[in-house]
Amino acid sequence: MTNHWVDIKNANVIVVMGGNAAEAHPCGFKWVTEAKAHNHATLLVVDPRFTRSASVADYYAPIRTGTDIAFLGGVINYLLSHDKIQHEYVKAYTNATFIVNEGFKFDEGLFSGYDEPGRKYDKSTWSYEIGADGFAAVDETMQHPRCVLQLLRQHYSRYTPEAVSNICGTPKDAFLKVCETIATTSVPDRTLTFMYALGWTQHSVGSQMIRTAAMVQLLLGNMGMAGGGMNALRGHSNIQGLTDLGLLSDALPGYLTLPRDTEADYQAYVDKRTQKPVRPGQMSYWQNYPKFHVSLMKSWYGDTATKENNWCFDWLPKLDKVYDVLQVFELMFRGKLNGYVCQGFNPLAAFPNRAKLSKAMSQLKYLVVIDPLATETSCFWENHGEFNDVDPATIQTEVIRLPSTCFAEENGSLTNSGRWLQWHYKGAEPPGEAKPDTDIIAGIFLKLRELYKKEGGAFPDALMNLTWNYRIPHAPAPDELAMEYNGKALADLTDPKDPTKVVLKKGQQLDGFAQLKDDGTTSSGCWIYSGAWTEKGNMMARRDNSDPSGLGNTLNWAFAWPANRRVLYNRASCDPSGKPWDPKRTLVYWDGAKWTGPDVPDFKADSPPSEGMNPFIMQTEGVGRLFALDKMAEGPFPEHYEPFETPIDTNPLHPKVISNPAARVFKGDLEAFGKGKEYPYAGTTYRLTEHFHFWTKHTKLSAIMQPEQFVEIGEQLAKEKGIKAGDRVKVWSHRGFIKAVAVVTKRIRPLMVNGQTVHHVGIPFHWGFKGVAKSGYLANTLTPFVGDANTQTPEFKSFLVNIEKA
Ligand SMILES: Nc1nc2c(c(=O)[nH]1)N[C@H]1C(S)=C(S)[C@@H](COP(=O)(O)OP(=O)(O)OC[C@H]3O[C@@H](n4cnc5c(=O)[nH]c(N)nc54)[C@H](O)[C@@H]3O)O[C@H]1N2
Ligand SMILES: Nc1nc2c(c(=O)[nH]1)N[C@H]1C(S)=C(S)[C@@H](COP(=O)(O)OP(=O)(O)OC[C@H]3O[C@@H](n4cnc5c(=O)[nH]c(N)nc54)[C@H](O)[C@@H]3O)O[C@H]1N2
Ligand SMILES: [Mo]
Repeated sequence: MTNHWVDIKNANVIVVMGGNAAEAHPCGFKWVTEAKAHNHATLLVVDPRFTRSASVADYYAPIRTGTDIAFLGGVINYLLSHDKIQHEYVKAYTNATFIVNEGFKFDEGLFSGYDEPGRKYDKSTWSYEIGADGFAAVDETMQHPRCVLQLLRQHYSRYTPEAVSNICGTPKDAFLKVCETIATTSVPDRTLTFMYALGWTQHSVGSQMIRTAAMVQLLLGNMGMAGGGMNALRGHSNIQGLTDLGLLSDALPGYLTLPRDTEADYQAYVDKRTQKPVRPGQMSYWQNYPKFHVSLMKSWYGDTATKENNWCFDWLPKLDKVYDVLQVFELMFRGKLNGYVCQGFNPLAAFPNRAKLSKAMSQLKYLVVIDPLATETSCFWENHGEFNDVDPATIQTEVIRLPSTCFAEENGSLTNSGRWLQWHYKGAEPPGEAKPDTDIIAGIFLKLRELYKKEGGAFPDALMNLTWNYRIPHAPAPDELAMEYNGKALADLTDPKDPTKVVLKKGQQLDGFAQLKDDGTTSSGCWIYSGAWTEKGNMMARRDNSDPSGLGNTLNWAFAWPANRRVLYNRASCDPSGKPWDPKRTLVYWDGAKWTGPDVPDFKADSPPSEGMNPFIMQTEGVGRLFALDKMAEGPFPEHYEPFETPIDTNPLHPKVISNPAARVFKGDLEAFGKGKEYPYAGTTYRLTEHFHFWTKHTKLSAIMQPEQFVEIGEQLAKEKGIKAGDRVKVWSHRGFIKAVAVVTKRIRPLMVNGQTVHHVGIPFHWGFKGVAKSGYLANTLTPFVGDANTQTPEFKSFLVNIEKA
């Protein structure tokens, strides 16, 4: 979230789109209720299904799954053509004024630079025109035909209400009603928040759906504002922590990035990430990359990391490609992987195309599962009749199960969607032989090191030299790890303004990332977490909820990264002169000498407004990007592409380019996509409040509350197919079938799309063949093995199925 949970109460309009917060985030949803009760907020819900969020909404609009870019592109068109943008904000704080490279083109669904055989773009024209002064060229009048505002206008002029309704199946009047309500927040003293989750992320164009909404927010002047922002409602209690700490294959902690195989040179690696400002007077905060990176390497390798050896840069893996989960299972499927360590992850249940996953795991030599429960993945080799129809005799994989504790059985911190790191305490002793994950991983590490020492190996350095100074080496404690992330001084640190004054003694905890250095005198395991455990103690354990501003920015409650800041980009809540756009929503302001206010300024605190530095300091141009440059795989403006399995078998905007031309599709999977003729219905998978993924079927109460696997269909489809409520039905896709009980409902209605009726089949995904609940089929038997072009998140929300009475 750019903002945070409590801040939702400050919104005037709340759009729940691409998520179902009332069911998947019932505790956080209380802030929607607060906004409605105390702020007269309007709640809009846009979802293929009439959900429990929709049931308390002021207005609900249906949408065909996978078409939100068309919808939101239509909103952009509406805002521009009805002059409902916040002009001053757009001009000052977005790249609307910037002039784009002459070579940039968009035609018939493709941007300039497309390489068809490679399914990727040469993005060199997706750039700014550079002026004679060496900076990006701008036109303050925004009349230049190649300025971003004009290109934006042109790009989305195709997204008329008629076109939107034709693609999305949303009735035109419903779409316009949503546009009108959203447009009311283009004034400085009204804000809108988007609350989204998987209804946007789990598509082959998921990242671009989110981008389109972010662009709407920039046009409305809602970024950086209390009650505004882009608010990703994250899933597991600590999944925000997972990405923060870099647990993705191509990431390092704190959103630093691993080098690619073309980046063997340390200086080139650092220079590429240390980009200079492209406008005069800007900041470009990533200029500090070397400080973060060197401090990380010092944290890992201590005295071994020196300037002379480039801080052990050579020991970092250099990736030839991104090893996301789809990629790893693809390699496994092709017999190119011997072993797989699976920690707190149940891929057989959670990842797409179950038949492919099962075949992939059958070819492993060994599979290690670290989990408190006996999961489907750890038992993929067991025969469970119709629910897991495999022959164990044909599977050679050795499966090793290491029982772990779960979060309630240990101390530690969880980072919530609002970026708050909150410390928690052990609630129970772990059962049996269960051990904390840290102990298990430490044990494996120490054993490997011992083996390397005894037997040698191909590349021991990275492992042998890792710092490992924990009190109990085989059981690092949560407080030790947290202090390591925060970082410490490795030499006495002096005040930059007065070198005779020592601010931190060697060995002391850092106050925050502003103290990090690139000369080896500081360490920090995750720069954005710096400030969470200082010399004052554990900031994450703070529980003072006093709220002087009334906006919910409780600065003494826990710790929010970065720097305890509660609302990102909060400089944008003020006009260029430093005065809040809306005095009721004051987060920061310029007091004549410095930036101050009830939040921590997301800005250089002593930079006067007259210097003209802009609020989006992580960007080289300091402004929000309506035109994304080369940051996205499929284009600088989001464009509507159909899901890889689409019930209309065409793209009404450009029939030649139907689905995301830059999405990665593996060999053989293109043929594994179904066509509308054979599989006419739009399938989509989702959660129920009563279950949490695949674990709660191990507990009796959840199993009682939702006792049996079901699918949901609308009344008209039920009638056409002769299916009655309670019948058993078979649902199948190009990859397999499941059987379940039919729930016939008014909550899913047929939509008119491109001249044909489209029905949705709703598939909750919680069932499987382990646990105490009644066995069911894994919903991911049905889903396609393709993901978002930027994040590779699988397209779980849009695929094709057929259905009949079983
Ligand atoms: N009780 C419970 N809570 C949970 C979880 C759980 O398993 N159980 N899981 C947690 C996790 S890990 C996560 S990531 C979150 C997920 O939170 P959510 O994303 O809110 O959950 P889902 O139910 O998967 O999907 C949300 C909605 O997206 C809609 N949808 C599908 N396709 C589209 C589309 O193309 N456009 C739009 N606008 N909407 C679409 C679906 O109809 C559904 O109502 O929930 C978390 N909370
Ligand atoms: N079709 C379809 N598929 C989906 C989705 C969808 O919407 N539709 N949603 C996707 C999403 S957003 C998610 S997050 C995934 C969820 O997929 P997973 O993350 O694989 O599922 P979970 O069951 O939440 O968690 C995996 C395991 O973690 C274990 N666990 C719990 N605590 C601990 C711990 O402290 N240590 C260890 N080692 N293990 C622990 C649990 O027992 C569980 O078996 O599913 C994805 N798959
Ligand atoms: Mo998730």
